[in-house]
Amino acid sequence: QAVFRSNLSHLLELMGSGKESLIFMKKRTRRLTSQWAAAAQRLTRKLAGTQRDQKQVLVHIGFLTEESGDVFSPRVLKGGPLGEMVQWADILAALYVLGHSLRITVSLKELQSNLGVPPGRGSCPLTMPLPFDLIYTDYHGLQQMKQHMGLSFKKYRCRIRVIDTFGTEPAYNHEEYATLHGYRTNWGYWNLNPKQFMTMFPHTPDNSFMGFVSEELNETEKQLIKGGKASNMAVVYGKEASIWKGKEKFLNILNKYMEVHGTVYYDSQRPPEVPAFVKNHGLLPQPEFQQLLRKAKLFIGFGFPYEGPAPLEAIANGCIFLQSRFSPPHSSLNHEFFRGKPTSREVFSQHPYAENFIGKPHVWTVDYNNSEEFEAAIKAIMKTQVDPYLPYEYTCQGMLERIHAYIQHQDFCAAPAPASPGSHPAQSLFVLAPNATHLEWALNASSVPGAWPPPHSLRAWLAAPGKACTDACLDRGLICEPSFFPFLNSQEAFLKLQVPCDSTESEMHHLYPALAQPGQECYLQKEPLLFSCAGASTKYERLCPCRDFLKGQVALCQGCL
Ligand code: U2F
Repeated sequence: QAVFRSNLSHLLELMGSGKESLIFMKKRTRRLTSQWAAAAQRLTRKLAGTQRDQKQVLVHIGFLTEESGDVFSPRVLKGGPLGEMVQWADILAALYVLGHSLRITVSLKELQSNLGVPPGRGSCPLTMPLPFDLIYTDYHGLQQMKQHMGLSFKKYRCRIRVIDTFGTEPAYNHEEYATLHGYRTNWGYWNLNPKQFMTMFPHTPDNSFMGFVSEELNETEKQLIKGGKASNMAVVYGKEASIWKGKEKFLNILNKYMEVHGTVYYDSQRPPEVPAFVKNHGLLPQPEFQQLLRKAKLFIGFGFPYEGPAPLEAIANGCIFLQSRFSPPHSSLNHEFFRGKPTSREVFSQHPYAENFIGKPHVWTVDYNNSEEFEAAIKAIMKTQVDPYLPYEYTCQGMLERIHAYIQHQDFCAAPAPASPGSHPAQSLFVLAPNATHLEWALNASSVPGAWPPPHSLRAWLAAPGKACTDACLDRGLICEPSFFPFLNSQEAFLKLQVPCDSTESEMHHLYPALAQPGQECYLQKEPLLFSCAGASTKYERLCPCRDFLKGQVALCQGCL
């Protein structure tokens, strides 16, 4: 039985020491302790009576190992990326607070000793019992485990969860398909269940959304912050000087109206090249950065870094976030940063989550190429009053609740649901909805015992040509749910939607099941690993499984806890 913990001092010991990255993470964990403890108390009440088994968990942070080059640790104090460390610190805290038994490794040697690989041996050729129910790692760690676990890797990989900031789409994950169809990258092709990849933001429901947390304010603090805002104070997003390069035009416009602050790293030999009017505080420790955000009215992004934690922190501290729209969108096809990442996702602004899940008045996304639009936004923002806001899924309670649900319900070691039509007992349980536009689940959840999310929340549509299922569901206020695809992968589903198929074929394709245009050819999915919410082509009308979600907690459906 797992028991919630509120004292994190043992976790801090487990985290080890030495590296700057670990020091940063531990400081964060120490600072957020009371917030985690309060969230644990609230969740204990909410889950009253739920039986939770204590899991043996290994957390192997591959990117911090010397063997993977550990390029992050030396840059912690120099303006390098901190988002990944924020997320790992919060994952460790959440697992620990939920009461699981944790081992943490940041070197190959520690990994080998925890896996029981004899010292000096490259890998263990025999399958050995794995002393962990769950392993959280990243792509670097996955590679290391494959090299050193021998045959056990294949046997136990269903217990692995891969923390993967930007996400891995099914077409890139399936080795044979990726190789044949040009989706092969340095990272993908592991043939895992796509839900085993856990992302920083809810990019695509094909992966599990892991997230991180931001500091929460109580009502008194919120009022104090609102009263103390300087309406003409802006903080620029970007702790590395390169981010500011070429942005003089915008900075000059901004400077006409507001006092411009920055937190750009510098060493005394070579101060950063930012305009003289900028009040640069240097890279700040996290708590001081939060204090700066509390005073500021505007947090402004110039296009990089993509999808980091800072905009959420700014919005939580009562700032308005102004960012540029990307047109055309950035992706692995046209931008160096995303090149080689196992996703075709198109990024329409610097922070799509802020744009789509938060939006106005907290988030303004404008065309920076249009100086008038940019200037008008700044003027309007200065007059706009906002309350500090943090989506529930980025609170400690929200993150604990989500990880609890995953640990409780996600089982990738069980035999996968068959993809092929005719073999799923559930296929006859659909009805066409009364308004004749979509399919609904006809019986209650007990009709597929143990299925998670429970299929009674299923709503299925035929999407317009060129629409991805992610978008088709969002358009209806729902979210695509890939685990429901097998229920739809049949000729009967098309028939019930009143699509008379001229022919039906079953093939490997990440857009199937779908209806091909022109004509009436129905295609079913042959390979369950390729069921994908992401992906679109004007050639196809995709059959899309959607579900509802809890307000502020997109990972969970209404009956999912
Ligand atoms: C993202 O990484 P970054 O580290 O660039 O993300 P940021 O949004 O800048 O924020 C990371 C943390 O840095 C903190 C701030 C955030 O929690 O509180 N911080 C600070 O401590 N002192 C300061 O002066 C300013 C900020 C993303 F997270 C990564 O996944 C990507 O790899 C990277 C590139 O896209 O962007």
